[in-house]
Order: sequence, then C-alpha cells, then structure tokens
Amino acid sequence: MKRISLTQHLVEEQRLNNNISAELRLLIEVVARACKTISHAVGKGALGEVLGSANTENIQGEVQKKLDILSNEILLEANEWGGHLAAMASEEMESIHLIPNRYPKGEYMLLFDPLDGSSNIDVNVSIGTIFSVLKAPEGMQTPVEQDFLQPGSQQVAAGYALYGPQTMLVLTTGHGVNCFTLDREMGSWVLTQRDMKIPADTQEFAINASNARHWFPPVTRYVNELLAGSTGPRQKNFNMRWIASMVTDVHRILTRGGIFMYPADAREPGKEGKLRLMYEANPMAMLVEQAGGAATNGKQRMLDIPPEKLHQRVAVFLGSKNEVDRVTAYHQ
Ligand code: AHM
Ligand code: MG
Repeated sequence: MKRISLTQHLVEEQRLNNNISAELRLLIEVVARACKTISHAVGKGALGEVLGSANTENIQGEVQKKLDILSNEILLEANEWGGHLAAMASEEMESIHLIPNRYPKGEYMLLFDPLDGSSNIDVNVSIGTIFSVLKAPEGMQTPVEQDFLQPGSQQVAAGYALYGPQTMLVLTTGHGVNCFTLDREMGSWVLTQRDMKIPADTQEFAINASNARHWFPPVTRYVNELLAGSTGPRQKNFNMRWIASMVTDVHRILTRGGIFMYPADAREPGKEGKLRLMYEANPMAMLVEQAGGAATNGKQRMLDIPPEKLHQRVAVFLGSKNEVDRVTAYHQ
C-alpha cells in the first residue's frame, strides 16, 4: 500500500480544489499533532496519573475530569503560536480564548470539545476530540463571542480524533470525508479511508433509552416503530448501539451507517437536549453531510441554525439520510 500522509493529502487536496490555504493546512496539522499528544496521554491512563476527576466544574456545571482539562490545555498551547488563528473557543472554557499578544494573529477561529465522552475515560472506552473551523468575520478587530456565532454551514473544516483501539483522525474540508490512522511507531497520520459514505438506509440506531420516559411524542413514536421490528410498521428488525461517546457512535455510522439521536426531552424544560451546537453538533453535521448523510435538530437542518450563544445546546438527529428524514418528518 502506498502511504499517503496527512500533509501530502492536504497539499494534494489544495491542488485539486484550491480550498486549503497554507494557514488552514497549518491549523489542521497543528490540531492533528495536538490530538497525537492527547492520544498519548489517554493511552497512558493510570500510568500517566491522568485518570479521575479534577474536582472542578465547567460552564455546563459538569464535573471535569483531569483529562478534560489536560486535553484543553494541549489544544490551546499547540494552537497559540502558529499565526493561523484569531481566537479559540472550547466546551471546557466559559469565554473565548484570545491569541496572546506575543504571537501574530490569523483569519481562522477554532472551536473544540477537547475530550468528548468524558464518562468513558475512567472505564477505558473510546473517546475523542471534536473540532470545527470558522473564518473570522471580515473587518474583525479584537474577537468577541459574537464573531463565533455563525451557522454550521460556514465551517471551512471539521473533524474528530478517535482514541480507540486505533487512533484515527476523520476530516472534512468541504470535499468529502477522509480517515487517517495514527501510525504509532512512526508518529504519523496515514490516509486509510478515502471518501467515507453513509448508506441512506440502515437497521441500526443509537439513543440513550434510559431517558425514554422523558421523550417527546415524535421520538417515542419513531423509536417504538424501530423496536417493533419485523412485525411492526417498519417490517424489519433494528439493532441498537449506544457507546455514550458521540465520536465513537458517529464513527460507527460513518463506517457502516446508522442513526444517532440525542433529542431534547422533558427532563429540564427550556434545555434543548444535551449536546452542544458549536462544539459537537455542527462539526459532526458537516462530516455527516459530506458523507452523504443528514443532520437535523428534528425541525431544521443543523447547519442552518443561527447560533445564539457559544455554549448553546441542541437536539441532534444524524446519520443515514432516510432515517433522519423520517424522524424529522415526525416532528413536523
Ligand atoms: P461530554 O461532552 O460531557 O463528554 O458529553 C457528551 C457525551 C456524548 O459523547 C455522548 O453522546 C453523550 O454525552 C452521552 O450522554 P449520556 O451520558 O446521556 O449517555
Ligand atoms: Mg462533549
């Protein structure tokens, strides 16, 4: 097999589509390098003394794990010096992070969930890093939160790193989705799957069914129909998977299809689900659409939602197009 590195792939994609400036390439390479460092820390586990709680809370009131904080710091530090960024925002930080004065500024803005699937860290189940890249609005001086509030359709790149049995990087720059595997001996990312595609039909779904009693009627109807299997209205059996690690669930869907749901429910009135629009839903929606799938909040296309605040939550339905279309139709 001829090995194509991440760098070679980015250079070739630029030649083909003229969509990856030198700055954007640097950004992606720096993020990928930071993910290697996170992967290394995750892999050490107890030996690196990185497991367990940090005994602090993030802006969402969730207790942070040591690895949440470490991963956030790794990404910040890696991305400050390159001159490619105007600012960053993270699920783990209340407000945006400006580039220190000693470094030049660039035209991109980076958003990330440094370590998604935190509840899986201490039980050695796959977790990941999710990232999204926006362009700074024209004429922007000192970046403010408002500058980040662009719909997902404005993303110039999005991706995730998956820390599982293999460490992978899945990336889109708006021309399909490609997957790279970390060669741990060489320390390099190698292209291992080109142009990932999600089949339009599927017989596999992912939802945290322990919340069933709180669901709203469209979700209850949809899931009940799936559960009814071959003797129900769908006339086929469905399988269920729930990793509780969005990166891992989405990776499965990019690999073999499926539908992922984290709906809004009646648990906490006024809260639009659990997942965050800017750090989780939008980058995953871009990847899924680029792979031929669909992503909505039950009512509209995810990538069209105008964000109102940085840490906004959103209901998520994504994956195989025909299933996402169906559950979205049930909401109309
Ligand atoms: P996190 O960002 O605090 O890790 O939360 C996001 C995660 C997703 O990866 C996953 O899909 C979901 O939370 C799991 O939620 P639940 O604990 O309800 O199963
Ligand atoms: Mg998360």
